[in-house]
Amino acid sequence: MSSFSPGFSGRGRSAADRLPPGQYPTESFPVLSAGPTPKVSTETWKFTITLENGEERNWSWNEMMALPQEEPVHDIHCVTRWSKFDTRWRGVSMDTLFEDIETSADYSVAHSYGGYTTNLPLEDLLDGKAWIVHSYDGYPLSPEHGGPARLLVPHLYFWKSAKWVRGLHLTHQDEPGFWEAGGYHNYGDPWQEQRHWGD
Ligand SMILES: Nc1nc2c(c(=O)[nH]1)N[C@H]1C(S)=C(S)[C@@H](COP(=O)(O)O)O[C@H]1N2
Ligand SMILES: [Mo]
Repeated sequence: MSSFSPGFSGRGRSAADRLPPGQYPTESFPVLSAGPTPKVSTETWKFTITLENGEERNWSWNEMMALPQEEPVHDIHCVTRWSKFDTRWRGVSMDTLFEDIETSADYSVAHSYGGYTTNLPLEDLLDGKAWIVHSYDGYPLSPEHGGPARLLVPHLYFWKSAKWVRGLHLTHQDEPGFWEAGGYHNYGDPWQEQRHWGD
């Protein structure tokens, strides 16, 4: 199943309509990493959802690849003001991973190999809004861009799309992640220009 939807991804809308305030479009794909690129092999890669009671669900690389794959196409928006239209990914919808999960948590923190974290309300990961992606534009995701797999949450600023993602912790209380604790906005809606705390 493809998550492509003309209305939502913006096909047919003019570039100006698709550009959140304060952003400019770019054709290139800048790399933004707060630290060195961790080396993560698909042999040891594992994705873990940790529930609020400490219970875990785990997927190996092969288990993740055996799940239904989607090809989301979305515009992405970096808080440093570049936006890139129609980025094309391949991966597993968060809805698929949450199919057998029962939780009353309202929040989540994504954790990455290398130590990066970012927080998201759980509802922003569900209902076709987020994926674990492992391919970009038809090729395996490069290590600089988060390979072997990253989170993709295109409706929020791109810092929420954790590269080298290794898991999600579900929580009852919202816990700011790396950039959120460093002054970035807690939610990060590009259309509201939520760049920093107080925006
Ligand atoms: N693990 C991890 N994920 C991360 C980052 C990071 O430093 N480490 N940077 C974030 C920021 S600020 C942005 S804009 C995007 C950049 O993704 P890109 O390098 O593929 O363009 O990744 C986000 N995810
Ligand atoms: Mo960013």
